[in-house]
Parts: sequence; structure tokens; C-alpha cells
Amino acid sequence: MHELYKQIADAVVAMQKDDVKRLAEQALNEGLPPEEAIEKGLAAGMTRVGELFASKEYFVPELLVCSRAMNAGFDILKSKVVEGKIISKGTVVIGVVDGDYHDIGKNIVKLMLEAAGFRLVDLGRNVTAQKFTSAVITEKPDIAALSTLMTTTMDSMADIVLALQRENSDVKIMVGGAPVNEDFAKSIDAHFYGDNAREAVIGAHELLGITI
Ligand code: B12
Repeated sequence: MHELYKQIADAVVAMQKDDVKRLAEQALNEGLPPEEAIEKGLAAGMTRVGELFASKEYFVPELLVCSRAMNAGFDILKSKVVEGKIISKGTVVIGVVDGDYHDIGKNIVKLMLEAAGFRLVDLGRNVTAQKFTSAVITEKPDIAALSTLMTTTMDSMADIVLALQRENSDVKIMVGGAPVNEDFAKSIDAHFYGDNAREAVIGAHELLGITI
């Protein structure tokens, strides 16, 4: 792995927003793929932050400062990811389910799908079944992508999938987020589970029968 990715991850963990920004610029100047810098640098850093939170070395204030540092890098890198891409493969409505405000992972998945040529309609976070179903009616998406980071909101995910299928049986549903897995996805009749943003891109193509 490129040394710069490790430095970006370290700077996110160390809450050094200015360093994250500088290193993100450096990655672009060195011609590194921004998608990779996001996954292997920023996202990897946030995953480590999660481990520090779990082991009680970091608490919510640290998470917030790390998130801000990560977002500062994300803003720099994302502008280069979608630049010049032709949008034509299909529409994806994406959101974080009701009760959940974690949107870092959703934002990365959204960006990677955009970069792959999909049109994204972002419903944001804390999205109710009602809001998801209205979007399915107005936007007529090919895919609905649902994210959740908490075990306590997995029921919301199941409810939304049910509501979506009642509203439009053609829409393909993909789910993801840390507590979600293949078995859970199957149990709620979602069509695809992805572990990370790259898998989300592969899944979107598979669901629509598009070869990459
Ligand atoms: C950062 C963070 C926060 C930040 C969120 C900032 C933001 N804007 O998102 C802040 C500080 C605000 C926060 C708040 C809270 N948090 Co918090 N947080 C985290 C933390 C440390 C990291 C999450 C993250 O950003 N990961 C990095 C990203 C890149 O990874 P990701 O989200 O998993 O996304 C990737 C994949 O999952 C996948 N993916 C994601 N979505 C989708 C969707 C599809 C369709 C697909 C295919 C793939 C996919 O692709 C992504 C990119 O590769 C996690 C710990 C953890 N291990 O996850 C806890 C964690 C999620 N939080 C937790 C908790 C409890 C809370 C609070 C309740 C704390 C509190 N007491 O206030 C509040 C919740 C408020 C709410 N109602 O939502 C718990 C949840 C426990 C549970 N019940 O399951 C966790 C697991 C920490 C823990 N170990 O206890 N948190």
C-alpha cells in the first residue's frame, strides 16, 4: 500500500485536519487515484477510530473531531472523483435509515457510485420509510441503497425494505453498514449486501445486469 494512504489514515486518527487536507492535496498532486485515497486512507483511518472508540480510548468528542478531519480530506478528494464522468447507468436513491445519523460511510458509497456513472439521489440520514417510498415514486430509481451503522436501527432497515417492496416491486434493494451482513440482508429480502463502497459499485452493476 502507498505510504501516503497510511499517513492520511494516521492523520485522521490523530485528529489533524490540516495534515489530512495537505496529504489529500499531495495524493492528487502525485497522481494517486482519489478513490483509493478515500478507501485506503480516509475510510481506513475512520475504521481505526471506531476500534479506539470500542476500546474506550476515544469518546464521542474525539469521534467528532476525527470525522471533521476525515470530511475535510473527503471534500478535497471527492471533487476529483466525479469530474468528467458520464452519468447514464441508472438511478440510485440512497439514505441512512430512520434513527441513525451516521453518514460517513453512506457518503463514500454515494461518491463511488457517482464515480461509476450512476445518478444518485441522496435522501440524507434519519430517513423514514415514508420518505424512502415517496422518493421511489417521484425519482423512479433502479436501485434503493440503505445504510445503517447501529444494531438498534436494523429494524428500521427491515421496515423500509418492506415498505419499498410494497410500493414498487421492481426496485432493487442493496443494504450495507457495519452491523449488516449477508444473512441479515437475506432475512429482510434485500437483493444485495455490500461490505464496502467498492462492493456497492460491483453490486449496482450486478443488480442491473451491466458488465463492468
Ligand atoms: C464516527 C462515528 C460517530 C460520529 C458520526 C459522524 C457522522 N456524520 O457519521 C458521531 C460522533 C456523530 C457518532 C454518534 C453516535 N454514535 Co457512533 N460511531 C462512529 C464510528 C466510530 C465510526 C463510523 C464510521 O464513520 N466508520 C467509517 C466508515 C467509512 O465506515 P462505514 O460507515 O462502516 O461504511 C462503510 C461500509 O460499512 C459500507 N457501507 C456503509 N453503508 C452502506 C450502504 C450500502 C448500500 C452498502 C452496499 C455499503 C455500505 O461502505 C462504507 C465505505 O466503505 C462507529 C464505530 C464503528 N466501528 O463503526 C460508531 C458507532 C456506529 N456509534 C455508535 C453509537 C452508539 C453512537 C451514538 C448513539 C453515541 C452517543 N451516545 O451519542 C451516536 C448516535 C447518534 C445516532 N442516532 O445516530 C455505536 C453503535 C452501537 C450499536 N448499537 O450498534 C458504534 C458501533 C460504536 C460502538 N462500538 O459502540 N458516531
